Amino acid sequence: MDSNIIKLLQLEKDRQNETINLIPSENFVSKNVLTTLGSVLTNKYAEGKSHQRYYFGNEVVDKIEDETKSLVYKVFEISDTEWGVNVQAYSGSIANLAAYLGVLELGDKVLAMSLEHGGHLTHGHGVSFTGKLFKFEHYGVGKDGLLDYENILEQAKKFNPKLIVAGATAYPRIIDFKKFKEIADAVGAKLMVDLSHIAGLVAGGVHLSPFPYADIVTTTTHKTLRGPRGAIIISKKELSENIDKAIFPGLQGGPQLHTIAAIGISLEEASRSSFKEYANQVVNNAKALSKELSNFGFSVVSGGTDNHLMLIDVTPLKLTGSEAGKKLEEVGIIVNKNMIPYDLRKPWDPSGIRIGTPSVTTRGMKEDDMKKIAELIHKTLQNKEDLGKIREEVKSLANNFVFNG
Ligand code: DSN
Repeated sequence: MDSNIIKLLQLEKDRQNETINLIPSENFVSKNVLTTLGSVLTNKYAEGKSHQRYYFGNEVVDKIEDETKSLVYKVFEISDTEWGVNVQAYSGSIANLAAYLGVLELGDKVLAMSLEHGGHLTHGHGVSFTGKLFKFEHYGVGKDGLLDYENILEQAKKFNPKLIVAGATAYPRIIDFKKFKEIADAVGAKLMVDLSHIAGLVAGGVHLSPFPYADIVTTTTHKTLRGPRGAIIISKKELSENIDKAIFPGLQGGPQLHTIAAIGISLEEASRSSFKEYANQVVNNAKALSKELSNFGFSVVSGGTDNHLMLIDVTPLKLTGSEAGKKLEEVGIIVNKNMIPYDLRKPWDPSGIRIGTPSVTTRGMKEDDMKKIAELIHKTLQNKEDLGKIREEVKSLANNFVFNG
């Protein structure tokens, strides 16, 4: 087909195959997820909830949305009498905003993790509308890189928030949702968990579930959960009607039915025992990678990882996060630059890089391959070998693990 965009798609496919992707929020989806995203569902409008639409011709898409929602209950082992599910949010950012708008009045107080210490823009950062519409205060980690629940409790008592948000994009340790619930109860706040990064780990049984403790759980579907780019909001039944209204008509128009169906496909995949093995391997690979990097003298924030990611402080290498990320990109290892706790630098050129194992694990890599990747990172950032030569080694490793869905 004579299309520049189609040609570029092939180039992007080649790039993904020939590089090693360590961005912890990315993954490779199955052929069925990709096919569903490119399906006829993109031709359909269906504003409203299933069975209560503003358009006609919904006999099939209603079944698809119902089935996807029932898979959410199955995968996270929650009851449909206690929880409401919304699978229409276009993204995690919209899901978070809808959750706030559904349970808060404008200007209400919210306590969440700061972006600088591993939170997210939509956890009330000043440049996000979440931070402009509500009064956020932020907690962080201690100098050891760990959440200090006593401190968070003290902060909550002083601030008296209506909602507490737990969840992070750059926290390498288990989050203790039970402790967050105790803090929320102590100040009469609701607890919301942004599960985006670790939803697949919870589905796979390798991270504590938030559902015994939270009032609302939001998650993107394209990270460890290995689905399309979309989001899910799960909320206690008494909250879900307002949250549903915040999504539509509050923030969105027609739902992206191709994405909803693809979320359903990925949840079918996540309900299989092979997904439990995947989630377990993601964590084992991250532990192996962080151990090997520490052995090479890298400064791993908090000393290691319990989940799918780690943060590396690159200042001892006399590099900034941007410089380290660029150098790794030159050899075909793809990471993202990231703030580290107590960073003296700014987000655009911070002191760290963030590394994760969801994508390489989907490609079939195991602990021995993590040793190889650590060595390649060591040779690149600690100037042990010509970058061109390392690039060839990366390509050869990547070519051994081409993902075919
Ligand atoms: N940008 C995502 C991440 O990389 O963690 C969060 O939205």
